[in-house]
Amino acid sequence: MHENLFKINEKEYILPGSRACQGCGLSIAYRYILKALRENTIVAIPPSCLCVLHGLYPNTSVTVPALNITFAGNAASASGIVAALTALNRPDITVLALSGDGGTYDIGIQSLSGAAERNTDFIFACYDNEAYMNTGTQRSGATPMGAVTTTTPVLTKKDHKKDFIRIMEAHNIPYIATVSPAYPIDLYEKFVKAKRIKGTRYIQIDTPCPPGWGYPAKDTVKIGKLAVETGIFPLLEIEDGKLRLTGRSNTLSVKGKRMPIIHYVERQMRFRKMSIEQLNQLQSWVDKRWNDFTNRADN
Ligand SMILES: Cc1ncc(C[n+]2csc(CCOP(=O)(O)OP(=O)(O)O)c2C)c(N)n1
Ligand code: SF4
Ligand SMILES: [Mg+2]
Repeated sequence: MHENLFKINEKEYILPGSRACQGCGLSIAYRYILKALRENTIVAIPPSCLCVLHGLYPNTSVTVPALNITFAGNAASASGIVAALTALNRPDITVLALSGDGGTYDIGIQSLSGAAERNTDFIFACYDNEAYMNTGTQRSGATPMGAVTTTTPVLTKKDHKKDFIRIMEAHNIPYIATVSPAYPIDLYEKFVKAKRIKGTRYIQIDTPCPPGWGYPAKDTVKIGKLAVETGIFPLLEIEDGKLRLTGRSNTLSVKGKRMPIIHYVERQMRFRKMSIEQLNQLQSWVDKRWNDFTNRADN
């Protein structure tokens, strides 16, 4: 079934006035995630911008129950919530562990790997703003090569982003997907689908961040679209090992033409110190990954 904007759940689960920055890609994504998962959802949150978005006790802008978890332990604590719900015979409640890239690629990887190995019945979603934003933009394992952060201030980040999709694939979990707030219907459909699947579901969300990436707040959707148009962030899903490109990425793989990565890079101040050599290396990295995915795709 394909949803369209008029079929998306009209109810809002995030009230006006959250503490996220203007133009925050995470807040757009989170709005659609909760619309897809609906009220019977418990969210586990590690220290991050999501924590800030939720607000300080006793005030919150979010209407579903949420627990603040330690940084390394989000997947472990969420596993505990799943176990408690099983004991209470409440299969109707979805557990969503939602971590930043720092809380997934780096600090949260061991508890996530353990939960995925056990095929814990939850959705683990990583909103990837490609740095430790809440503490002022330190580099993470998800920061792209060539970006300036407060811990790579002069020479930029030297290594490519970790390929977390492949790390999660190695766990043989039933469902993996990538989504972007710039494509809300694709995002909504994948979370609706994930809600129905049993076992560990991993969803990676590209969440552009105006202050951390250095672009005007009004351009979040534009930057998200450029990530897909250039192929640096392909939209895909992997179900029981079968990879499928979705939405705009599928169209691009069949008949479109990917834009060169320069169109994405030149709009973001974080790449202001990137050398031509690094730009070429990033383009090759994007091309190789894109070819790997399109060659494998079973659409
Ligand atoms: C063990 C531990 N180390 C460091 C911190 C400080 N800290 C809080 S939020 C944060 C950044 C989180 O980065 P990420 O997971 O990418 O989420 P984002 O802030 O980008 O949303 C850090 C380093 C902490 N709370 N606990
Ligand atoms: S720093 Fe970035 S991710 Fe964090 S609230 Fe602001 S826009 Fe969102
Ligand atoms: Mg982050």
